Amino acid sequence: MAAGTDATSGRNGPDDASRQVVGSDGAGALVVIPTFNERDNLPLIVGRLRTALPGIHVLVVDDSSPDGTGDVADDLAARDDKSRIQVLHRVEKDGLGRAYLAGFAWGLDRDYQVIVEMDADGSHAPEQLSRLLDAINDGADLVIGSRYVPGGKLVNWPRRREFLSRGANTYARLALGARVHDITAGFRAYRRIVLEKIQLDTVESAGYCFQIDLAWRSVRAGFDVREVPITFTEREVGESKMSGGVMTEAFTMVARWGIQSRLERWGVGRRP
Ligand SMILES: Nc1nc2c(ncn2[C@@H]2O[C@H](COP(=O)(O)OP(=O)(O)O)[C@@H](O)[C@H]2O)c(=O)[nH]1
Ligand SMILES: [Mg+2]
Repeated sequence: MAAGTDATSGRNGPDDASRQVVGSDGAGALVVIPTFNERDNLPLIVGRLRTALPGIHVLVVDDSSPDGTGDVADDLAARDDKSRIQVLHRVEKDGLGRAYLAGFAWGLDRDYQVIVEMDADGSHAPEQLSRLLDAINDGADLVIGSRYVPGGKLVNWPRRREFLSRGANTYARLALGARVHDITAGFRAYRRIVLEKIQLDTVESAGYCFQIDLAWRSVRAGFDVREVPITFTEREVGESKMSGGVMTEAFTMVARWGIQSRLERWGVGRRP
């Protein structure tokens, strides 16, 4: 059963009766934006977000970017009269996964009902975030902005990246048996109940593997995981921080999870 459709879904207070978790202006949701050397991109993405969803809150998680992104973020926060922009400064570059975990913990400590993952480099269009939030309001627990469902698009992505990404997704789908077409995608909306239940304290994976890990945990926990089509546009400014190591990690971890889950289904072994 979809866990997001009952009263345990993290909805509190007088709105319990309605399905609406996030307001049409984004109120009630927190967008976590991890940054490392994104000083030129950050103001653009935050500005677009503000215009698209004026009620949404933003948490920038910066790993002491040498290019001064942290200062740019502080400046954006200071100039927002309604405290809708906050910044978490971390002392060193510690990977995307750990930046997100820190951001999730920050959001869960507060009253946000939905927490969103979004890149700073413009690959994820703030104008399409309402598609994800609409699906949450429709009852989904985790919504993945997907490049590989009908209507999903890739713009200016190098052939090599597309090949790797499609390959990783096919591999993960076969190995895990999960019916998710874009399990490595990083444009997502989680109901808080999902992040509370999937034991984030045991997550060690990084990079793409982090995204697969969280989606797979959500599927296994019985949550309603949906995909909505998005257009993914390659960054125009700055450089990608993804390295070959994350692919190797993803390959081994996914194989391990796939074997584990099959053994469990056959009644051998135990759940991790
Ligand atoms: N805080 C933090 N953010 C990171 C780190 N690595 C990448 N990012 C951010 O994560 C997002 C996606 O990274 P990117 O390099 O564009 O990956 P790609 O889109 O797969 O090439 C961007 O907003 C980056 O600035 C990191 O170690 N720490
Ligand atoms: Mg990128």
